[in-house]
Amino acid sequence: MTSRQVSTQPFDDQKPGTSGLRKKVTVFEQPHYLENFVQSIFDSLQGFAGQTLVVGGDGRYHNDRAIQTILRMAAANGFGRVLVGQRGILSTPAASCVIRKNHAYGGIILSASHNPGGPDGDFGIKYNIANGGPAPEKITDAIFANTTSITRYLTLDTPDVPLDAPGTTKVGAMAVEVIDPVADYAQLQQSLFDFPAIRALLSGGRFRFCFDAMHAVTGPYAREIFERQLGAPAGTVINGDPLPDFGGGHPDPNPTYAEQLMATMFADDAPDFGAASDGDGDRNMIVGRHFIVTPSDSLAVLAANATLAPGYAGGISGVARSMPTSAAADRVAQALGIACYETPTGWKFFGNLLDAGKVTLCGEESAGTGSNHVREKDGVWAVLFWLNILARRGQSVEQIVREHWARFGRNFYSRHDYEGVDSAAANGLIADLRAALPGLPGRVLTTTSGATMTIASADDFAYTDPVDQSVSRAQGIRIGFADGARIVFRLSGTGTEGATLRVYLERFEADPARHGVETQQALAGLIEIADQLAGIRARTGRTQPTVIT
Ligand code: G16
Repeated sequence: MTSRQVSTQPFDDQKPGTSGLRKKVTVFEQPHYLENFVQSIFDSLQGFAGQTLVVGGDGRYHNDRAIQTILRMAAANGFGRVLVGQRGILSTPAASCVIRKNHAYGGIILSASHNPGGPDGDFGIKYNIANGGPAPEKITDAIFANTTSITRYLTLDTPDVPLDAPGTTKVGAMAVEVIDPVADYAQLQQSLFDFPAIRALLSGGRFRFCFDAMHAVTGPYAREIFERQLGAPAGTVINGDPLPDFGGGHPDPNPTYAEQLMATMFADDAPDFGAASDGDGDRNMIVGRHFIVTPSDSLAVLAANATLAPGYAGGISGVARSMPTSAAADRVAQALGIACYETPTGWKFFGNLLDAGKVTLCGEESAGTGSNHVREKDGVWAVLFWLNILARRGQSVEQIVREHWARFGRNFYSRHDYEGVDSAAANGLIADLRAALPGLPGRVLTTTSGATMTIASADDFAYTDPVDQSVSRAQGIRIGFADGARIVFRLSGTGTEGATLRVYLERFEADPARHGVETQQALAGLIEIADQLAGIRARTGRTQPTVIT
């Protein structure tokens, strides 16, 4: 069957953000919109004729239609085989696992991650390379360049491919293999963690665990691994049926949006351990009984306890964290005598470090943790890692974290998000801060309580990749204070409406006697100073952040 060439014209809004192209479903439903982006991906690649592509998504609204379009286009462009998850489902880390295990040329993942779904919600698409990780900037830049000059795309006139059951179908000359979305992924996790110890913990009847899949993609993964393979009682997984609109919820595992889990974990009869994952299964939230673990602390605790898990028993080579993530992991790396890397926000920046063996664990303040087992962050993996540590240490989540702080000190940390802010106001705020940077060091600021803080450093973060020397600039405004505290300002690259201003606040406290202070109280002075420096209230018209994590 010969491919059909369809004439098209460029759209002017197809620049990938922090993680691929994310837009409203209604934007993706425009004629040729998805096709243009997919053809632009293929046109940025070489040598894929006859090769294998992996395709899957988080099951959100429009996933099914988009997959059929991509299958036809992959066949028309000359791929030899596509592996697609049953019913079009693959969590983002499972897609990474399948790409690696099958030595695929690459993969296309359909997700807008933690953003809401449904006909009025968000949709997204990103391309992952052969190492299983998100395409680096040189590829996303090439894709974007193609979107600005595209004149045609290639497709086939073929019926929809049945995706409901495993099996193989031909689309033109290309084979489409429908695979079990969970099997390879679950097998990989078994090779990393002490399943017998976790099984004893979960099935022993004393330890209680609640996993909130938020009606998103991890439901089938969590039920298979936690309930069937590890013996947790039925019902341990809540909201476990994936729904195209996530049940109307916002599948972002943080204290604001994971309401049901928070209510459970802060009730009088709360379970011992709670966790949640997001729309596409790469983020995680870790909660003890009446105790939230920040993502930055979670990375540090995993690094400090890594050798308790069989997959990491030989030790870890290094740790990487995104720049806005707290320095808690740096303290562990220093104590272990291993390297710690600071990268821009975006999992794609960890790929080279992982491939080169420079780091084993990576993490981000945005609820992402992962390792060299795949090239994406991995929600269920992080939960299994915590279960492994809990099983081996026999302590509560709170005890483990408090002991960690006592040993390494505590990095008080919080992120304040102002969502859906007027784009011009947000861009103006960042531009003015950037312009003011040279004059900031040495400036003394005073809080209403009379405390003073002196700015020691101020810059716009730039990163040189230590493996391929590529340079990424303008990655966030960093203001460092004389006492080691820090404020970072940046705009989100994943939102679809207006702008989201993120303000990251961090202060180190060595004295265990002061580790019990409530986080927002411990950061109150910095919060005031952030507003003094950036005029957040005046410029955005907001008196409160939308979300505090
Ligand atoms: C993506 C990226 C992460 C990033 C997060 C937030 O995660 O993969 O690296 O930290 O977005 O980015 P931003 O601050 O620009 O909104 P996900 O889970 O949305 O794919």
